[in-house]
Amino acid sequence: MDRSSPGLKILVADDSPIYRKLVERALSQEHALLFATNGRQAMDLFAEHQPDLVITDWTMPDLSGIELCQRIRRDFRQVYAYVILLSSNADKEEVIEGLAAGADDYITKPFHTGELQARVKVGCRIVDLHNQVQAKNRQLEEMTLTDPLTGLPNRRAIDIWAPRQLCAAARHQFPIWVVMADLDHFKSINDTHGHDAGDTVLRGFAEVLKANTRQSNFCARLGGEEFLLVVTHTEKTNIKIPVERIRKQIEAQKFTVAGLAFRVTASFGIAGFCGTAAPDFSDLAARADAALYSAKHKGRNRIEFAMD
Ligand code: GH3
Ligand code: MG
Ligand code: MG
Repeated sequence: MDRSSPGLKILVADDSPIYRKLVERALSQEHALLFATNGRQAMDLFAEHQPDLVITDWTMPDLSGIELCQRIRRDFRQVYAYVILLSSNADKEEVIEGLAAGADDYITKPFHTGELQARVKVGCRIVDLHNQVQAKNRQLEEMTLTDPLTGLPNRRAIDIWAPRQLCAAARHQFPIWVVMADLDHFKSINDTHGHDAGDTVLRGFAEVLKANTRQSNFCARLGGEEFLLVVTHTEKTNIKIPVERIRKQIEAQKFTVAGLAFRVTASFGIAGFCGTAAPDFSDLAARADAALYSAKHKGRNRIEFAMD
């Protein structure tokens, strides 16, 4: 299949070599074509290549075009393809049956080349529109899970990700740690250097967190100047290492706003779980929060573990 062509990826299913040739002649200039000689092969090619558009014959030796339509609609709900039924039967009842089975259009054989090309163009417009809507939806979905200031996942994202990870930890019995982090005396940074300086510090802290979070772990901004880190597959003797690294890096970072240099520190509370009966994520987070409170109480810029 030639993917350098600018048009659509089209799957053509027809057991007649003559009709495959006729469709090829009509469309191969503008589109990349895949050919199936029966319904089963069409399903396999569909699964492998996820074409934008399908042109299918009605009668084929194994699956009919109708069954092909139904299976595409049933088994591939997440991907949209525009389906054109190409049939020698012009009977109105069959047209209705074809459209009801999930086809978007119906053309009778023998077809007019210009008409097939024009109807494929209609398909192009629909596929294009569909792709735009899908891209927008993905963007919106991502926005609802992202904190706009820091670009980190937000509380909503944690509420989706963390309970799943906690279930996995219980099922596969790997340790999971929740680290709550909170900037120290952050209010006074806002008061002294202004709200924009506060925002710069929040972004700076987010960068430090991100840089110290492995792909399989997770960091997020809970809100305000509170952040959360979830670390898995690490024993208690080792969990302090990355958190201590984060603590030191933020302590060492120099922020400069309007010629004035200042530094910030953060406090951390850690709670973990390893076993078979997972607690609610909110319970684990509450324990980490209590440990954080204790870190604040003991003088800030430090790490405390939750009571067992
Ligand atoms: P502690 O060491 O006990 O944590 O003291 P703190 O001053 O850091 O804590 P406190 O909760 O009293 O103050 C948090 C401040 O964070 C108050 C609020 O104005 C500020 N804040 C919350 N969200 C934002 C934000 O998005 N940007 C900025 N610049 N400030 C924020
Ligand atoms: Mg604070
Ligand atoms: Mg606070």
